[in-house]
Amino acid sequence: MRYLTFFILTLFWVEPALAQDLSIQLLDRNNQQPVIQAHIKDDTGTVITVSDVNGFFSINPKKYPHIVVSAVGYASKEVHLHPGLKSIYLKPQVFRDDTELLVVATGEDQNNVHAYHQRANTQNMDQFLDNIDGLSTNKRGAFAWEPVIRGQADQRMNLTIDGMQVFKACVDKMDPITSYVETSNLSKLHIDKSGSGVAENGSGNSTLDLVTQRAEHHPFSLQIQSAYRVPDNYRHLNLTTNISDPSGRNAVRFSGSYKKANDFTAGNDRTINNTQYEKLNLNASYKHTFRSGHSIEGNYITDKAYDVGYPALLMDATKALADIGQVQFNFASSDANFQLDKVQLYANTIRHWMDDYDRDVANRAVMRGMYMPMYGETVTYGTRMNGKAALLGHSFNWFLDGYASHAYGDMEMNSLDPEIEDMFIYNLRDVQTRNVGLGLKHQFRASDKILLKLEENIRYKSLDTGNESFASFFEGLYDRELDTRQKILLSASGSALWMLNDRWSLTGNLVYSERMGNHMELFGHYIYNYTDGFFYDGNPWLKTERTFNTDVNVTWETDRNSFSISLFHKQYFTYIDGILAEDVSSNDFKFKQYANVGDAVIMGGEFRSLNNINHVISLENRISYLYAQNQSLNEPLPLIPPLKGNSLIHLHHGKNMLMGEVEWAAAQNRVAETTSIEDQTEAFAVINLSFERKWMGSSLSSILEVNNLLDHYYHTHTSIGNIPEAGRNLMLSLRYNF
Ligand SMILES: [Cu+2]
Repeated sequence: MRYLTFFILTLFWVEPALAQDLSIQLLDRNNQQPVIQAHIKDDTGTVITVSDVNGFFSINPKKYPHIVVSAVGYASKEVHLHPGLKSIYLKPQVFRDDTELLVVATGEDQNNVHAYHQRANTQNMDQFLDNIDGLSTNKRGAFAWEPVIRGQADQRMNLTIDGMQVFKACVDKMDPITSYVETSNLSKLHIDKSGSGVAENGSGNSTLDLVTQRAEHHPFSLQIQSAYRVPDNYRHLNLTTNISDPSGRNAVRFSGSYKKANDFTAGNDRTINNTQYEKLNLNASYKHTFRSGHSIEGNYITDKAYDVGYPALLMDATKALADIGQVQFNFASSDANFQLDKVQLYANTIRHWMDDYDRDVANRAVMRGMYMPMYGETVTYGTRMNGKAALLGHSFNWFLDGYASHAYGDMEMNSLDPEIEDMFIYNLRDVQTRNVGLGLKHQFRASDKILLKLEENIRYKSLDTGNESFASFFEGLYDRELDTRQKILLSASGSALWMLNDRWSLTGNLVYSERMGNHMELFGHYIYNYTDGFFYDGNPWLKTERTFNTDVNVTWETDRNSFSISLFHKQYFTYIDGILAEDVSSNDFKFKQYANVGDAVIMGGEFRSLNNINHVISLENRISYLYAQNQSLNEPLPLIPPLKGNSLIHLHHGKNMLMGEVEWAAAQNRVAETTSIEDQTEAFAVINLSFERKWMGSSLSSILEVNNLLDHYYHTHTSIGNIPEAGRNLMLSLRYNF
């Protein structure tokens, strides 16, 4: 009887709904934007209808209980229609190789070929980035490796956190901003190797954006993670929690992480002195969703590092503090002709203290006989907003951003000889960077299988020093009057995606970019460069550096397998580099000044394959190669990684996962002999193993890792000062989800 009542009630409620067509909206799974012009097909492949400009389509679920949705740039999706269905999310595949969206912190897509890395949880950010094809890291010790995309580091790439500009405070590049986002707080990595996303990245440079995890509307979660490693005595404790109120309108997320390590040991039991570090990172975020569908988010990161050793450099960081805050308004989508999607306001300050009090300054080759404590600071304010607009029947995305940054750096020179007077030098004094840009992005469907994208950006950038005596140094050095340096910079890209069929796709990008030198290249003073042993002075009158990048990608993909090959060629014009300044150099202090030195080229490619052989075995292979040449000097560019790659095998069985990896690099014999003091580097291969097991109904997982199993003694080519990598080490991590 109860069933009969239920059945009648069900009929009563369902029947009226079935009597009319369902109105369903198609949305992009990553950004919740409507998917337009998607084909809605029946089982036989016949097109029933097409989604409208807001992503909506109507359908009679009685007539078509089962549909297939396909749209250019998205994975096809089969859907069973039911009365409550209001929206369908599609997974984007647009320009896959260039704007890769990598899910890291959440376990989503674990067994999908799109999953990029299946072992990020226990890795720190540095190791994680170092293993992505097309990426490498410049190292100065065990801590805070500097990410590099296709051989381009620092000022030649965009490195942002949630799109925010955060400037390093250390003139020796000890503090790449990647160290401020712990992997537990990372939701996505947005990598644009070709730089084709110029509307948003503003410059056409290769881009790495760290997208942080925000507060989410789910009731309660708590994760505790800890790790311990020998022989460097590394310990890590992380706590992450997310709470929201019953209405789901207010959500709070908090994450805290503490790490400490002693000196590490390279292969053959050689302890590498001065590689210790200690670091605390706190991240809090809050989200409120209004009834109207608008929402507001606040996010704050504070990061403190102490006693960080840099064996490759002349000094160590005693303290490094970062405070990074943002507020973001998200507007509910509307069908207005001019639409605002997002407004972000941000501010950050980075402070950095370093000194050489623990070094033997009396016996070193450079800056002998003196201590040189240094301090650096940057303060940046900015805003970013974006939305959509329609003009004369053409709709496009727009991006507006602006920031102002203030940089300061000083250095004392305290001689051991009491007869010699102490000196105080400003490396950067009251140096202001201002930047405002507008970018537009247009997408067109050329045919059923071809999608075209055009992006352009115009920006105004200015640099100056607010200090007269600092300005007069440059006026004297170059014998000319200094005013505010300002430029209008243009960049543009054109991209085409050709989906040949369900499996093959071809992408091509052309990117033009213009770059004004940064605050160090224009206004740096007395800054030591460890790769060539020279002190550098800035040049406020540098010309714009321009590049032209061509990039193609072929991808073959099925549910279980994917292969992808990318090739690129990037030509630099009026390349900015240091040239010898003979008139101010002496035997002890050799100086260079920044100048436009001519042309340079970087070309190369990446290969990636992911294969899920069956439910037990999956394989990953990645290979990257770069050829980089300073064409004016006819010699290789410095710090370019050799042919390198890694191969992984994963074995899954029930609650167990075993992973084996070979990480390798060929020798690098192409070295820059006149512009640097780097040397050739030998090939290496190391083996890493990890075993993960889930316990207590998957609440607890344990991961046991052995890295560099054969205890090789080696260094990578991009390790400054040839500091070796860690020898055999063993780490146990435990993670518990409440
Ligand atoms: Cu430093």
